[in-house]
Amino acid sequence: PTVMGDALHALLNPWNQLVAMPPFPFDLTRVTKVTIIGCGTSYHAGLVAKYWFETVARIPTEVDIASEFRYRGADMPQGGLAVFISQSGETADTLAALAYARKQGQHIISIVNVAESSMARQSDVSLLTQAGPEIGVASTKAFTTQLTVLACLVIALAARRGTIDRETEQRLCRALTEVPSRSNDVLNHDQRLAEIARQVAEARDVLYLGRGTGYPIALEGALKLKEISYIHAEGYAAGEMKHGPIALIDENMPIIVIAPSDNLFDKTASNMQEVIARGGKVIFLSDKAGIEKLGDVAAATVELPEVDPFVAPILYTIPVQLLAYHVAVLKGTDVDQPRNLAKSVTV
Ligand code: F1P
Repeated sequence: PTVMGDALHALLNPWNQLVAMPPFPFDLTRVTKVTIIGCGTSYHAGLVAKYWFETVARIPTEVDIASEFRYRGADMPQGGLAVFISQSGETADTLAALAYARKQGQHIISIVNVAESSMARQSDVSLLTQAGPEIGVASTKAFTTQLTVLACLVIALAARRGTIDRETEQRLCRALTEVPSRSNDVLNHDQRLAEIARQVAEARDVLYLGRGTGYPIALEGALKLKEISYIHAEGYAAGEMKHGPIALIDENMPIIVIAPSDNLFDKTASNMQEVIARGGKVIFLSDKAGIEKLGDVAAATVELPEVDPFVAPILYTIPVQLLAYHVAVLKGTDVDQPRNLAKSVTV
């Protein structure tokens, strides 16, 4: 397989312009459909990428959990691209799904952290996240680096397919290259998140809400809290809340709202008002503009930097990870080695 390390730097030159990717053994411009497969956190990265593939590269995209996809027997189209995401590159269900896609004649890209992994070996192209060793069992930096690699892939595809103009390509690349310094700004909120964690640590159940690319971040926030603090948490699409989970809301349930001020903000804001009207205590993750509009009705706010909406999911991941971490520390659980969890699920 073609192996590409340090994807971000391989793809962007210092002038924020996409440079030639190492040669793909197939023509990216002729891809008819993208199918993204992963488990757990890696699946959530795929859900974010679906928005990007569809809105930026304008390619029909499906995302599925490997343990479901591998048994479904789906017909995959000619010229389809199957993208497998896995921190370890050894997850059994994802490997089985990859073998299925291979039989279906798909082009295969894997996004993994380990170059020598089975998944990297079995792919046509392997994009490395370069996250370094993940010490904890629960994926954290694997997730943000998977998103970064996926963002690069989407820009490359969109530019080659002509679905974005040169100016947009440069704007998206610039937004990506600003992620490291904006991430540092987010890390400055660590103390604030540690304070907010006190309220969350008391709860029996926690709800995370988001829209657009904020929805998979809600799912990921809930997963991190479950994995390392053992508090029951659910991530929901904000607009789906009124179809069930709204019945759970009372003053004892913290609701984490992920709402950068993008084109979906007003919709999420109205869902947040519905929650507050029912006594829900909202922890509001937004930027300056969002907090100016709605910060005073929230129980707590965390002001994140104003960034291009394209990269917002990468940055909004950090506070939900930190929140889970601080809650786990308060609860005295083993953050790095949560009970019952294995770093790679190989059976
Ligand atoms: C997938 C995964 C992780 C999770 C835990 C168990 O692993 O579900 O997301 O945090 O470690 O496995 P991988 O396929 O990304 O290695």
